[in-house]
Amino acid sequence: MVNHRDRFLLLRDQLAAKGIDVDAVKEKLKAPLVELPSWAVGNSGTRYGTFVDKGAAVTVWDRIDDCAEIQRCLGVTPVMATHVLWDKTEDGNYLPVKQYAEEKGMRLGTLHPNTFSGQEFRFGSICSPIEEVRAHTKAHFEDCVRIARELDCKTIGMWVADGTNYPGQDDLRARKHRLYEGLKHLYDAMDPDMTLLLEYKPFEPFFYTTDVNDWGMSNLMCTKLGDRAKVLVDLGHHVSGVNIEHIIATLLDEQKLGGFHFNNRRYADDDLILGTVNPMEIFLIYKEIVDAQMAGLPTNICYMLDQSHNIENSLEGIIYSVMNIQTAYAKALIIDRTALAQYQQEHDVVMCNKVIMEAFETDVQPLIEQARLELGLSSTNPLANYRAGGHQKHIEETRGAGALTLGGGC
Ligand code: PSV
Ligand code: MN
Repeated sequence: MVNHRDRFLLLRDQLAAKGIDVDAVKEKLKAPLVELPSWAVGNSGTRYGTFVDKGAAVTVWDRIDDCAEIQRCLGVTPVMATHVLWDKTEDGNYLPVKQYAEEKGMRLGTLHPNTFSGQEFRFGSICSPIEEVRAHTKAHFEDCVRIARELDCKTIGMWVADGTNYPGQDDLRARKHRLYEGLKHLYDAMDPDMTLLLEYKPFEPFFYTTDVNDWGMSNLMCTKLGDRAKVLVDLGHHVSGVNIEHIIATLLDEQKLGGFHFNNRRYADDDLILGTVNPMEIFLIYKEIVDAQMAGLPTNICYMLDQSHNIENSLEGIIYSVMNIQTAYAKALIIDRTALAQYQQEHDVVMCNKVIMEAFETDVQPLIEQARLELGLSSTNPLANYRAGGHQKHIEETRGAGALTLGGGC
């Protein structure tokens, strides 16, 4: 049987023959990869109901403990993204959360304002026709910036959940003006070293119009706001058939790609485990990012997961997602770009595609496993590591049946 080291050396030789520096690729795979979503480790469900997981996180402390355990197994996820209404102490404080995260070897990453869970948001938040609601939302934005400052978070991830349900319900152009005014309030309140990421979504919770419905609208707003406003791409927020990697290439070229919410979709915002339904999509997205980086374009991208684990164990779903990102990223890094450039010049479309597929079909696990060994992980198999580690048993015994429901199929 060929052992791990031999498999790695074999792959290294194969790739070296194509001029690919495997050690450089391996270093990239050892760097922090993606922020963990605090809201994904608790119970979550669809609008029809929630299946309760024994031991699921209930408090913010549980969520940090779970993310720290995920980091123990993966070594490339030391940051937890937060949702401002959910990730605070019972008496409404944030600093103890930051301190506890640090004790557990974690940092707090992107802060997400919340302008969707409140009775006042019936007709929207910053786009609402009701002036008091808009003022209330702006005050929330100011709070968010203050909290971000306190937590030393440099990125604010804004999803504007506004829209209308019926033709004639509101003046669409007036809503666009309110949108800009509200976002500008947030942008102007931010410190010069903070970045605003603006997420788009085609529908839900409103269905006739959505105020930030696609990357074009997000990009329009960000461009008007300034350099520190960038587009946040949630993979689930696209209608079927949309070519996301093309959007990514465009945003990279415009230097307007700010970040990702990774997940996998089948129909819409299904929030499935990344890389399960369409692993090719995440590989092709990374191909565009690596291409841009190799071309010397500045890329300062904030990667996050945004998933909802309804039937699987949440922690395993998250660990598996990160493993799938590592696989996609590694494959994107080992594309034979010299051969590809040559075939493109010759307009040999078949061979162009073949080069892409050869990378996609390469077994990059020996490379990823080597990176895990060098990171000092106790196992090269993060899922097996989690199952053997005792955390699941511990949380089932100490937490009971977690009842928290965050969002409803968000
Ligand atoms: C909305 O569907 C969304 O993608 C936004 O990013 C929210 O912050 C998140 O889900 C959690 O509700
Ligand atoms: Mn999202």
